[in-house]
Amino acid sequence: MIHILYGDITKFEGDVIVNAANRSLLGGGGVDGAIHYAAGPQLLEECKTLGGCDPGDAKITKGYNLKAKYIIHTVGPIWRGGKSGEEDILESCYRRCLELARQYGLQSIAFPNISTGAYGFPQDKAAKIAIDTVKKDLQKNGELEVYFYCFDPNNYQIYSDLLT
Ligand code: AR6
Repeated sequence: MIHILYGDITKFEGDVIVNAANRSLLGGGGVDGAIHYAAGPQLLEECKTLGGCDPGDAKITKGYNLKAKYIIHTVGPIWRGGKSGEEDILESCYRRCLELARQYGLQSIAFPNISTGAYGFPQDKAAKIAIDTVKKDLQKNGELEVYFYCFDPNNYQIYSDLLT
């Protein structure tokens, strides 16, 4: 099942939230900053042990002060015009996050709109990739509850149009 929600992903009460991080995994602005703030300083201590993360890959930590039990940190592509493999990297982010969630036996996962803020990925293209990749995964590997958390009205509108 795929759901769309409007608002702050740090409030999610399911199993795992996804963080749109950078390669260092040591925090930043946007949703990354909000997640580190809400989870508390122990999150940074665990992230320091992970050795960073490549774009398109993902790593999991505990959720600490969040209601969600875990956080999956993924690194989206920086948009450079679309000819540098950005679409494949973004697809890989969604696939790897779902793969990790399944490995950990998790049943509900919340995604932010990866790469569509500071990293400048066009929102309509990103939404299509996110939805297509998740749908394919659910068909192939079995059902999970997937929540797309939209924080800005434009993304919310795009997801609503694509999913209804
Ligand atoms: N809950 C849900 N979505 C949010 C929240 C929130 N609390 N805050 C922002 N968003 P961005 P990126 C949305 O810039 O483009 C960081 O500094 C936001 O409206 O957070 O992948 C990292 O450290 C947008 O739609 O992530 C990296 O350096 C979406 O989250 C870099 O930004 C993604 O915006 C990653 O850039």
